[in-house]
Amino acid sequence: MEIQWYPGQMAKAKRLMRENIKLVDAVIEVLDARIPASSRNIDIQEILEKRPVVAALTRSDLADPQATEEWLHELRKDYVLATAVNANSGQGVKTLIQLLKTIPHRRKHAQRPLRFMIVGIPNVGKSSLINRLIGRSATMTGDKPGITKGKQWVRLAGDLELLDTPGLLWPKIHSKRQAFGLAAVGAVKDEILDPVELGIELMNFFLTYTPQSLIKRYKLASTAGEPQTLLQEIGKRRGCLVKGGEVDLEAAARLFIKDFREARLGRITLEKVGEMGEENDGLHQNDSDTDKPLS
Ligand SMILES: Nc1nc2c(ncn2[C@@H]2O[C@H](COP(=O)(O)OP(=O)(O)OP(=O)(O)O)[C@@H](O)[C@H]2O)c(=O)[nH]1
Ligand SMILES: [Mg+2]
Repeated sequence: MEIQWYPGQMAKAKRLMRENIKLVDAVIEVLDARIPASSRNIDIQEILEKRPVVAALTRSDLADPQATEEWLHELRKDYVLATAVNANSGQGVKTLIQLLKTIPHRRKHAQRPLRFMIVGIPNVGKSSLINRLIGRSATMTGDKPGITKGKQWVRLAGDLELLDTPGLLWPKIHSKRQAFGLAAVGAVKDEILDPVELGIELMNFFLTYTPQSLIKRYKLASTAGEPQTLLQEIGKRRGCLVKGGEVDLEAAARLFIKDFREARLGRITLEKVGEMGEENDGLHQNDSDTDKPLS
């Protein structure tokens, strides 16, 4: 799976993050619970390591709960705190707030509230989490004179403040597997993806790890056969047909991907702790300031 990024945008996001990190006591890095490893951006660690980083796993309602527990345990080795949330329903957000309150102030005896910023890859749930953290009790605190111009802070419960604009991390893609994970959860614009290619990769994942989910969801007699043949079969059963009664493979792939994203095939985590080594199988990016897509 090939994914194109715009390194100019990546460089800009990094600049902003470098600027904003000076203003906060800690950072909340939002990760997708279905791809906790791939949704990290290890290339901004040199920026983030200037402050304590809290991992917040969104979409935990769509991920395998057991795998989420294992990931939280693993992430606590690297992050000061790690917790899972559902940024749609707000489940887990109270716990997150309790945890945030335990982070020490950068300056001892500071009078001001503890300040945080949220960072994360596209579509991971940053805005939803901000809204959930704000809840009903929040008030916009507006510009703080003498701190920075133009920065908006939102006051949260428990004397915490959040920078209201999240930092967008462009995921740096190190392996085909990571590209697959990011594409599968929807962190990559669907317009630049080939749905059939993604559908086949996703089918391979299901065939390897959880073929029963396919049988149950699509009432298949078996999962024998090539991934493409299974997609065809799903298309046939679901009425993804073109004129003449042939299966529309692209429509079948889209349906399958959508079913996965909405957890209709069950709560599934794509990455297992310990399986995600330092892979680098030849996908390269550069960080130059040009705004041309990589080819
Ligand atoms: N099921 C579920 N859906 C979530 C969760 N968090 C976010 N979403 C959904 O994911 C989609 C993207 O959420 P946003 O909050 O807009 O994500 P974002 O990181 O702000 O996205 P960008 O600003 O585009 O980078 C929305 O449809 C949300 O409803 C979650 O914990 N569970
Ligand atoms: Mg957003």
